Amino acid sequence: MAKLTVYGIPLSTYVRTVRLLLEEAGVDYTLKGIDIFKGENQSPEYLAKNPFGKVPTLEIDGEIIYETPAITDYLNTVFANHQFSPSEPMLQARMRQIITIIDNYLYPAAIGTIVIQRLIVPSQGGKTDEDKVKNAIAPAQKAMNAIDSIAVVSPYLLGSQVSLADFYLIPVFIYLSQTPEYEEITAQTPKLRTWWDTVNQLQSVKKVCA
Ligand SMILES: N[C@@H](CCC(=O)N[C@@H](CS)C(=O)NCC(=O)O)C(=O)O
Repeated sequence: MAKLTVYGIPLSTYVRTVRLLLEEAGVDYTLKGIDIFKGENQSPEYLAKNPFGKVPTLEIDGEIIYETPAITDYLNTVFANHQFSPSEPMLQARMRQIITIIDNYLYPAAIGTIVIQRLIVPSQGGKTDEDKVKNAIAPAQKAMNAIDSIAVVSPYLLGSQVSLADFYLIPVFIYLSQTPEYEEITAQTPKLRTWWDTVNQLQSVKKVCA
C-alpha cells in the first residue's frame, strides 16, 4: 500500500482541494502540518521539498510532487481511475478552463484579496483595506460569471460526477461565502448558487473544510 503524506495547513484552499480528492477517493493519507502563518513553509527542510514554499506538497513512497494540478492529476490517475475528470473531450476542456480561471483570476481576487482582507487581516489584529476589497469585486465577479457560463451543474460542475473542478471551487466558496461581498459577487451566477447548495452537503466537504 502506498504511503501518502500531504504537507500543508488544513485552512489552505489548495490543501483542501487535494484532501477533498483523497477523501472522495477513499485513500488513506497523513496530513503533516506546515503552518504558513508561522513561516514553516520557508524552513530549509520544507524548501528542500518545495522550492517555492507553497502548500500543498505530496510525498508518495519517497517521491515528492508539488503544484496542485500535478498532485491532483497524479492522484486522479493512480488512485481514482480518472473518475474525477470527464471522459468527453469538451467537458474535459471545460474542467481545465474552470481550474485555470480559478487559479489565474478568481483566486487572486476572491481569496488573495477579499478573503485575506475581510477574514485573515482582522483575525490577526489588522484593519481591512476597504479599497483593496472594493477593487477586487469586479474581477471576482467576472471570473465567477465566466465559470457559471460554462458549468453544467447537474448537480456537479461538469455533470453527475464530482470532478477536479469541484474540488478547486468548493474551498473558494467556503471562504468567500463568509464575506459580505459574496452576495454581490454571485448575484449573476444562479447556477453556481444552486451548485453550492448541493456540494456543501457532501461528507468530504464537512470533514475537510470544517
Ligand atoms: N501554485 C500553487 C499555489 C499554492 C498556494 O498558493 N498555496 C498557498 C496557500 S492556499 C501558500 O502556500 N501560501 C503561502 C505563501 O505564499 O507563502 C499550487 O498549485 O499548489
